[in-house]
Amino acid sequence: MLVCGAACRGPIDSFAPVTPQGRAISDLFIATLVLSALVFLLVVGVLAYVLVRFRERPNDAEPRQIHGNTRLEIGWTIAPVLLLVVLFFMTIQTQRAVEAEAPGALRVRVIGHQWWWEYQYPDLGLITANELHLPVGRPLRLELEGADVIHSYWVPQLGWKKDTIPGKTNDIWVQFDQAGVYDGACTEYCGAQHAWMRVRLVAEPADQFDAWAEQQRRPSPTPANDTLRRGQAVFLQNTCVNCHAVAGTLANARVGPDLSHFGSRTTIGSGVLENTPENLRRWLAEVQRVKPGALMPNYNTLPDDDMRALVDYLEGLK
Ligand code: HEC
Ligand SMILES: [Cu+2]
Repeated sequence: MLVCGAACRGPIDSFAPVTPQGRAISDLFIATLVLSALVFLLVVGVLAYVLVRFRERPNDAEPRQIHGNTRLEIGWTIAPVLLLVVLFFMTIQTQRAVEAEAPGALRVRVIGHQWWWEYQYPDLGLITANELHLPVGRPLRLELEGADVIHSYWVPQLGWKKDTIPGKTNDIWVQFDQAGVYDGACTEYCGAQHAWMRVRLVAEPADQFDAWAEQQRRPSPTPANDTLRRGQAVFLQNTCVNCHAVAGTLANARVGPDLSHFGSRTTIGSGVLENTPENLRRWLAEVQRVKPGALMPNYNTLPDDDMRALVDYLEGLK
């Protein structure tokens, strides 16, 4: 079990895969485990038998001295070789099953950053961060890339774990057969906040996914009242715009997570806080205490009114 703070909602269980690819990997693992267990029991069993059967008894004479036994030696060389051959072909078969390319798969670029995840859907023309929404029942191709250092994308229930490497693309093929929220984490040490680079993956029925995608594709909502307008002005007049994008405004930087629909996410900062107005305020005022080392500065000098308007504005970006 992972300790997962705000990021943890779904079950985290490597033994309960939710994709055909995950099941194939899990089946191979179980088969290998069972075969190894049988070999272990056989070796330990024979050893125990010999220890008891041929133990020294009182008045025993010196036992007969034997050297070598060709037939036995050939036997215990061939048997493991055969076992390895079987495992080899099972592995090849699993590999072919999990790496089979599915035509028409929905592509998602998964980009690891210090210390958050960027998700781009080139077929749908939308970009989001930290929470990956995917449709159930449709073949998916996750294209893993690294923006800075090597990270590793691990959601136990996918069965897969693959590195995100700068300058290289690693594919993960998946197809969900049940809806759910599946959590994971970065599993390649990538710097100070590696531990707070959680993954949250939301697999949802196709119609829900389409509705989500439709909403995410829209420009962020125009501020509808004075507070929200003030919040937007605070956002645009501060250095936020050097790092963040909000679709439909002049902010289009890509250093930090896209905030166009930030209000529709459940966590802040890759799982370090639940997404509530109080927590967002904490994040903005003292991000360096919440997530020390995060590549965003504290905004602890904003006047209170400005801060409140900014929080309302960001939470309203649904
Ligand atoms: C120097 C670049 C930089 C500046 C300036 C900056 N940010 Fe960030 N911001 C980041 C980075 C990088 C992250 C991701 C940090 C992490 O999770 O490790 C982030 C994360 C966030 C998040 C959480 C996003 C999510 O999906 O969890 C919010 C909200 C946010 N910033 C708002 C702001 C606001 C508002 C401002 C201006 C007041 C601002 N940022 C200024 C770089 C910046
Ligand atoms: Cu990491």
